[in-house]
Amino acid sequence: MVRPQFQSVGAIQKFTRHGNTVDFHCQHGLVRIAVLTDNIVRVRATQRTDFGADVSYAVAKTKWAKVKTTVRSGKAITIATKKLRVIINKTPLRIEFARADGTILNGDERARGMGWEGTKCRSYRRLAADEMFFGCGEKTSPLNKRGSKTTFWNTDDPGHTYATEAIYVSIPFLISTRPGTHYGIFWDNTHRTQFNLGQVADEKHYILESDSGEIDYYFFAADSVREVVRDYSELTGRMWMPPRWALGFQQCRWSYMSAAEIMDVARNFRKRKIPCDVIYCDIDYMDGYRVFTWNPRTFPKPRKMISDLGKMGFKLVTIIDPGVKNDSKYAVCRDGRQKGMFLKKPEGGWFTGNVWPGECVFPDFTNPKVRQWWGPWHKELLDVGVAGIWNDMNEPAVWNHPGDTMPLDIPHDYDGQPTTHARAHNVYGFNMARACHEALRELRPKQRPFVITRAAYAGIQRYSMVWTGDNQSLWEQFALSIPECLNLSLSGVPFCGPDVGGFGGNCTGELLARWTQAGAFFPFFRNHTALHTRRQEPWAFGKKVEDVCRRYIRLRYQLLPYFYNLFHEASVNATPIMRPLFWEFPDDPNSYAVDDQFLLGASLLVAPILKLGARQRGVYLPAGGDWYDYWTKQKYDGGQYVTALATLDTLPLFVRAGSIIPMIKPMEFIGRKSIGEITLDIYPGKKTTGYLYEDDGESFNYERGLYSLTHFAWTNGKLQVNKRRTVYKSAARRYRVQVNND
Ligand code: MIG
Repeated sequence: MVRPQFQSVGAIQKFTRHGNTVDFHCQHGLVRIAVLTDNIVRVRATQRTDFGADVSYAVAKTKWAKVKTTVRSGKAITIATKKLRVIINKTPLRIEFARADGTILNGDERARGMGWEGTKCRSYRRLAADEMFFGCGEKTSPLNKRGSKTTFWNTDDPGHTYATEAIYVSIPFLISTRPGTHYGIFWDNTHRTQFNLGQVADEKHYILESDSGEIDYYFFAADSVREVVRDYSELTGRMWMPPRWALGFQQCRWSYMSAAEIMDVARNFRKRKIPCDVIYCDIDYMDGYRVFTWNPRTFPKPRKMISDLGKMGFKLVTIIDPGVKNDSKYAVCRDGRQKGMFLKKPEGGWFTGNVWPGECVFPDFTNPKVRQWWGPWHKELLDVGVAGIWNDMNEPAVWNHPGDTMPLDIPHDYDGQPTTHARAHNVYGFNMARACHEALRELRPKQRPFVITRAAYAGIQRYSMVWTGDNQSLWEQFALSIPECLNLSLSGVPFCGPDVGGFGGNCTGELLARWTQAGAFFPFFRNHTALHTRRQEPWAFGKKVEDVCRRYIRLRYQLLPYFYNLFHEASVNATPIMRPLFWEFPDDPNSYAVDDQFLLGASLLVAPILKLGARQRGVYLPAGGDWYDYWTKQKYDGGQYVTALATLDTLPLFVRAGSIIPMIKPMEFIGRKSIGEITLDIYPGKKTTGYLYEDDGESFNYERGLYSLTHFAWTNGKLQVNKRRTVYKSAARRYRVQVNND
């Protein structure tokens, strides 16, 4: 077999302009550059004579206001906006992106640029010596992706490590930053994709490539990482506010085997006074793993169970898998087969694969008709009171086929652009979660949907939060969950979190204590573990560990107003809820290397204990702020490592000087109980401010402006309260001021 050679796009033969779009007819293909805003440019390239239909699941915004653009042709062609210059070399075509002042941000590698190798499309890009890479969605590798190779191919790999390339979620979005220079690239291709970020001998270039399809990428020129993330999320959309209860502690296990067991777990939480809002039904609640059914023996009266749980302040979330048991006596299967909703083999006949129910058929979620058919089945669950839906196995995981997924030649609709699984794989789970979200909105228009998904593609934040799938009860996996969620947070998905305590293997008391301490500060806070593993509820390891868990779960509930502020910020402009240090302190070069600490919002610095037996750790306090130890209230200068002492019940936690943290008394569940008193925990600094965002916590009325926003300032020993917006009546009856002077 002759290995295909890389064929660069070649020299420009002619170019034509239509408004803000310029087409370049080249020797070996067609290139289109479109200006979307002053700093967002889209580049497409095809080997064919014309582009395919312009369909993208990721892109939410397709209409852009007109921007003033000039196109000049001299030795090179320059497309310029107020902020950005795209300089296109003619022979051969090479693209370079620069700021208006001429500073080069990034560009094609001179030798090869972009082009094709057989069906593969590829971009060789220049790599600066001090360039760092972040983003890339859910990745289990270290925080900075420089020097790594990563694969975007949704994969169920419960054995993943720091070296794993492909995992559940594919978000081919790259953030580049180095002092003074920042840009982002969203490579919108749903085929198997690889980013090779400097893992080459000379490290002068990096490579983005996909197995097939067109080159289609967006370049975000920016003045900061914040701007890159903001612009990326303008393109791919932002998350909705979740129901407020979704911010509470959640308890899961594969599986609570009966209604009696679920009730027992619920009663334990209340008896032990450990706050909790959500309990999960994993796959065993179903009748022979048939989705949208209940096991009549073990869950005979789901409506009663859910109503009893509701009286105790619990919500129930149930799992739904994509595999539909291939059983002609089962309504979902029969109806779907009759209506042609399942994937077929290329030669005809249903495609079948084995998952939990045995032989299954699989809905084609890339078909809008199938999404509309799938949605109403959720009524079976919602009618008995299920509060949210957990979408699992949607990579899709299929056991008895090579690669543990569907054969790549299975035909898919792809929203009217018929294709094969090779192109549809990475958006299968995305579209399942989308069908679920849309169904929940339709069936319960007044309530915010709560959808969890394991697999996803860029833009998933519009439909679902992401949990990081099967990890293990190991300290290394606990540590890895920090960079994993930080990069997911930087990739448009602020609502994320791991299985606290670890999924596979047996947790230990100390690991659970430490993981629960840290988990309390992740956006999504759920304890979950696998079948046959040791019990992992907060009380499973005796009183000492239970006390630690209770203390931190309570602290989570005390911080709810602060968390809710952050969810609001995330819904407005995709600002991460958990943030890498460099988000807040971009001028501190050390902050880029810290991946065993994170910030919750702008004010809290969390430094988990990630080692068995450790009773202290070094904590890096970023330069550019002063810091208070949350426990001792001792004040420290930023820009140094300090040693934090950490007995088993202490999580090293620091507060940035100048913060006002709104807090409440701990409660057993979030519910709709009025809040009453808000404590303003004040950490004086040069300028000391905070705020409080409030809405009804369950409907979309906030979209119509029904929210309240109160700003606080602490000046000269006095609290100033500025009610910026009062359309929603604030639940705060009074403020209690707590000033922490060092
Ligand atoms: O093949 O539903 O990631 O959270 O407990 C395993 C059983 C299927 C994988 C999920 C996990 C869940 C489990 N599921």
